[in-house]
Amino acid sequence: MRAMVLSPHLGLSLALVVMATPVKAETIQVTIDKLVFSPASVEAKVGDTIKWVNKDAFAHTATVKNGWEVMIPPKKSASLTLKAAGTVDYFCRFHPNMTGHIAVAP
Ligand SMILES: [Cu+2]
Repeated sequence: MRAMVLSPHLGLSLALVVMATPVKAETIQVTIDKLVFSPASVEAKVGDTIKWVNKDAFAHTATVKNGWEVMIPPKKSASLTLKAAGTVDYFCRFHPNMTGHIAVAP
């Protein structure tokens, strides 16, 4: 009889534990085509990975002033895992008109 009373509580506790588990890290793809990052602006979380896919026949970079730089060779892709929360504005060092933005949530 007592067990029947307790079991709904146990079920609820388990449900809360599952809901509190952090969501899995994601890979967010940004395509580079004809000197444009697309989408130019993305939202991500710490632990997510940005994957740039370069469809152009020449190299690009994703460069953050006083920060990181990722080289993306022609017709190749390159990835970076986001380590810190904040807003990131990046550009291509070869084509400074190419700009992108990442909003990184904690
Ligand atoms: Cu470029």
